Amino acid sequence: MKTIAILNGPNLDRLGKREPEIYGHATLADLEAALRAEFGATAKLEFFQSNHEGALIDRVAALADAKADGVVFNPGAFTHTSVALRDALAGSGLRVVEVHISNIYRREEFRHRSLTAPACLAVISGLGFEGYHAAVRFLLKG
Ligand code: CA2
Repeated sequence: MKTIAILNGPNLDRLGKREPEIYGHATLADLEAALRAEFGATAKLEFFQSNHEGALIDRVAALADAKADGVVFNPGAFTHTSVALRDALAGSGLRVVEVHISNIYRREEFRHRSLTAPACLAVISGLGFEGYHAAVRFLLKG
């Protein structure tokens, strides 16, 4: 059975609790339940969220060592700032799909640039939680 990791970065633990007009009403636990409902029988799903850049970097390294079959990664605001996360992804050999709940290109200018995207296979932005489902589906095909 393939192992797919779902990583979420800073503040995504607050989903459903603030800014529902941008991120919706569902929580991270709702996302996990929905992904397990769709893919739980066909893949081993591993969920991880952290507000700390170093913890996310360590997780990427651990997934690389474990040779995970795919990673769905929403780096949150680190998307726009973190050379360190980009380096971690780029050197990892992992198949990574970057996912954003909102369409980052319809938002503030500073969100238009992703430092992490060049180290990923693909980017999905603006499909809400459906983006995570599409990313897992894609990674399981590869
Ligand atoms: O659209 C996305 O998924 C983002 O990665 C979300 C990040 C943002 O910095 C990126 O530009 C785009 C922010 C996550 C904050 O999530 C919250 C959720 C609920 C309430 C407040 C923040």
